[in-house]
Amino acid sequence: MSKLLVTGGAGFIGSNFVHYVVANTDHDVVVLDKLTYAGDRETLAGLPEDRVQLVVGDIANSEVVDALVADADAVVHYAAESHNDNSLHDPAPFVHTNLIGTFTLLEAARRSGTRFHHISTDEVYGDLELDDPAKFTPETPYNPSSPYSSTKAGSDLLVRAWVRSFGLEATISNCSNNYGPRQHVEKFIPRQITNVLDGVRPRLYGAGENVRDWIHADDHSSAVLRILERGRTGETYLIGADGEKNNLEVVQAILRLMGQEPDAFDHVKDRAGHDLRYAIDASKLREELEWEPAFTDFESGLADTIDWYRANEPWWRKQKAEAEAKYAQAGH
Ligand code: NAD
Ligand code: TDX
Repeated sequence: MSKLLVTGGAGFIGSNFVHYVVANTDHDVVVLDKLTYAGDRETLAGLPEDRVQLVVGDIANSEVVDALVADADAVVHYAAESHNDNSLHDPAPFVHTNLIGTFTLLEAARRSGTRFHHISTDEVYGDLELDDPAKFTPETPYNPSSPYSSTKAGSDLLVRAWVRSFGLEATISNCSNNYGPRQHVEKFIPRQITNVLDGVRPRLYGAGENVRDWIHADDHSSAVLRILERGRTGETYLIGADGEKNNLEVVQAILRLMGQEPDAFDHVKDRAGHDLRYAIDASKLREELEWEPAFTDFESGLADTIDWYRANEPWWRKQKAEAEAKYAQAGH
């Protein structure tokens, strides 16, 4: 493999992967990104221009996609509309990008025979009860809750069908909640960190009992690279690092690390259809592909993330007012 086409590579996790690939392999990268509200060319700043090229375009536009896919040795498909709250307000872009966009890429890969890796989420499985010891496995039935997760589920099923019907050489990964630098401030952890930096109290949906299974974005990237190199065609790999925490615990960790009182947050209106708990069983990835996460201490990864937002205010300041205006309108 030498040239990777990374869709959505100017977003949070896609850009993390591009940085990871440049630092740890000799692959060259072409990023295809529409630069929506969630994409920022600054996420790719500092990368060598002879190894990383940015093409601004829509993954649902076959005129843009076909030549780029044909020219790549593999496609790593991150581009998506990614935020549940936005999908409750306006599902249309989710159908466009997550479904039509994935379809357009798959058709291009089918024509050129290009290796394809599809990035997805644990949310396709729906949610687990708080007191259920079970975790998601690759055999868990699909049961998505939101317009976001249902369009991601649909995109996974398209990939599976293209493998079975057309022999596409594809793999899928479903990862749990990511944290780390360069995450959009609409998301839970950066929203609360930047609120505290702005002197605003963090906002917890409902009682804060909902559980997410946190993984550092670098560990997501190392897992994707491992699947790309060693994963078996047609297989689904779940990516997670045993990082279950409820939202109250996360807010209180942020407050503690930022020198605030443990009760210095507000409860706000809950999310409609709010999934209770996600939890990943990553044993297939760990055993078959011998992958292990590097970040096993959530609080130290969180402390590094807080430091990054402290040091990079010009990066997140551009996003903050618009994100908070949307939340104010939705009552969150
Ligand atoms: P993000 O919203 O930060 O970035 C998405 C990127 O895709 C942006 O750069 C945006 O400009 C680009 N994009 C959107 N629509 C496009 C289009 N039509 N054409 C080209 N580019 C387009 O998202 P993220 O959090 O980095 O998530 C990336 C992927 O990882 C998504 O597929 C998401 O479902 C998946 N995922 C995310 C998480 C998480 O915790 N954030 C967990 C598991 C899986
Ligand atoms: O202000 C907030 N307060 C709050 O309590 C926000 C923004 C969120 N929350 C809660 C809702 C969730 O239980 O925090 C939890 C995490 O919320 P998000 O960051 O919006 O993530 P989530 O909905 O869990 O989805 C994320 O993980 C799976 C990503 O956004 C998805 O792209 C990924 O697929």
